[in-house]
Amino acid sequence: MSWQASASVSEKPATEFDAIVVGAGVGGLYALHRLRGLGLNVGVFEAGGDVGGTWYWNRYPGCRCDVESMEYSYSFSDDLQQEWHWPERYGTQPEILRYVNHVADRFDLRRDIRFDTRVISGHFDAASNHWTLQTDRHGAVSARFCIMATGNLSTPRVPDFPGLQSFAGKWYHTGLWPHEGVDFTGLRVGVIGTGSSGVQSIPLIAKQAKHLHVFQRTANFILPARNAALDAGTEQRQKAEYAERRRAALATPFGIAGHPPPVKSALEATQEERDAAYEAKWAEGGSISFLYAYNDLLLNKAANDTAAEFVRRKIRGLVNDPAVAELLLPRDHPIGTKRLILDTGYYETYNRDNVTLVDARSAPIEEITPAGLRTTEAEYDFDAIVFATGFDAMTGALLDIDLHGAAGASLKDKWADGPRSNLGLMIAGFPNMFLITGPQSPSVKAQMILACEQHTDWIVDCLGYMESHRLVRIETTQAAEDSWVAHNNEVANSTLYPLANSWYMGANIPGKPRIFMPYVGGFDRYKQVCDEIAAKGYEGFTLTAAKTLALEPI
Ligand code: N01
Repeated sequence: MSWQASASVSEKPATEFDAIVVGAGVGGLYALHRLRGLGLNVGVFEAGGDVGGTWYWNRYPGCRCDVESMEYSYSFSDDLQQEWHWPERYGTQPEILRYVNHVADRFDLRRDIRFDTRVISGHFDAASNHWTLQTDRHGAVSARFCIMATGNLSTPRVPDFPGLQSFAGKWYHTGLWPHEGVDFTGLRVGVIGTGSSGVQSIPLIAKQAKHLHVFQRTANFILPARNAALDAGTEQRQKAEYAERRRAALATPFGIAGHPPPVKSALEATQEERDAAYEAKWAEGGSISFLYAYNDLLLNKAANDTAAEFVRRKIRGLVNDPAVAELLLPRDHPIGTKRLILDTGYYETYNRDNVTLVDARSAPIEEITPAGLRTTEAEYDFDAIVFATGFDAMTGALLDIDLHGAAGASLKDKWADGPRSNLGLMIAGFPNMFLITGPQSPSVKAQMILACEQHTDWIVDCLGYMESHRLVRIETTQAAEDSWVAHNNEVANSTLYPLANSWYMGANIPGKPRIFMPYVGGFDRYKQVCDEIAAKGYEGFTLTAAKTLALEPI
């Protein structure tokens, strides 16, 4: 390719590349594979000790994907999807990590990845149209193009409780779990947080611990996963239909096939019809299926209330102690506006004698003490504390890197009032830097692997276009970015999503700007927009040829 510095990796110093990918999770690995296919010399830099991203770091007990295995997998290679066997309906973390490792080996990806290497900063040089990234292990590295595959939930967050360092026991964050595992047998354990990570780990920790206290600040809506072994017949049938299923997934709002879109409003159904519909969804298991009971559950509060009340009734039926059940009833947000959680035996765990639910809303945690922790009402002694307290989602990993664009301005300044991007793919003022599933793209509101593939395919097509038109620089126009951000906000505000204090809104991080970050207009609509923009020669992007020739925004 014309902007390729030389032909092979071995002939050039390991500090100069055609493209650098930051992150070797599912997005970064696919980006490496595709960029190699363009003939580019690619360097991947990964903070972890191996591939896998989310699935490398999150090793807590019970960690499992909430999207079904046959969907949550790469679609780019039919041989890969035919040969891999998923044993269960939902993949466990070890299974998914084994799969990602298999992909890395099968496509010979590791040789271009530098592990245990964190990217600290990045500066764009407008004269040479190159990025230089500073790493903590391999010095400075540079490339014309930079692809940030840094993940949406990759910056674990421990709340700023005073006294943490004084704690005499051991403490863990679910997103940074020790590789050797943790044995809680006979220990007094405190778990803080009841999001997906807490809900998945609590039933298993409870089985080991002498006593488990769970500190819940906000009750969540939790549905049964109904995980089970994947039977051979289903696997065979789905594999035979894989090409069709993947095509169908691209044309759905969540990027997941097999769930026909609902056509009826919950308010058009009678109470009996609704109960029967919700009961069937509850028995089937899964979150999309439940949200697809009616077409207005995420749009109309009255419709949403019918589903929320059904789940509250179920919780009352599962938990023996009415006072504990009452505390577990979610009441502060519409169902589905925070990530719906799938469980296996979560509510039943509160029927155990060795489990106590503590209301950390009425009595907030004030400090960690040498012996345990203290709330505004009581002190608790623990041998171990588990922080299931989530992530600085969607923007944390990018903002941890000190990025400076064409005019030297920093991303931190640019995003001080919240993230702004065009399509979640590029940021105005940051040429030649692409995001994989950045804010304002469907990202976490779609099947993530499919979303990573769609972004990478768009980027690779774009780089191919640039090569064939002898272009060396691409950046989004400010106007296109402003217009996409406005559209993203308008779509979000037409739904119930902004009513919840969710990590989608940045609400879980004190001081983080409140802006709805994922695009919820539907993966299908989003892909169509991306494809149309590409077909129009990258409308809304400024493309620059080598030397001085600049093509105006189209
Ligand atoms: O994090 P969370 P998570 N005092 O932010 C509480 C994905 N994921 O790691 O709600 C007391 O959801 C906080 O309380 P509140 C999935 O997308 C997927 O569980 O802020 N409590 C909340 O209960 C998921 O949504 C899978 O009031 C405090 C909890 O900590 C996302 O990752 C599995 C507190 C954090 O919940 C994040 O999930 C796991 C404080 N000071 C994760 N600060 C699957 O695929 C925070 N909390 C199934």
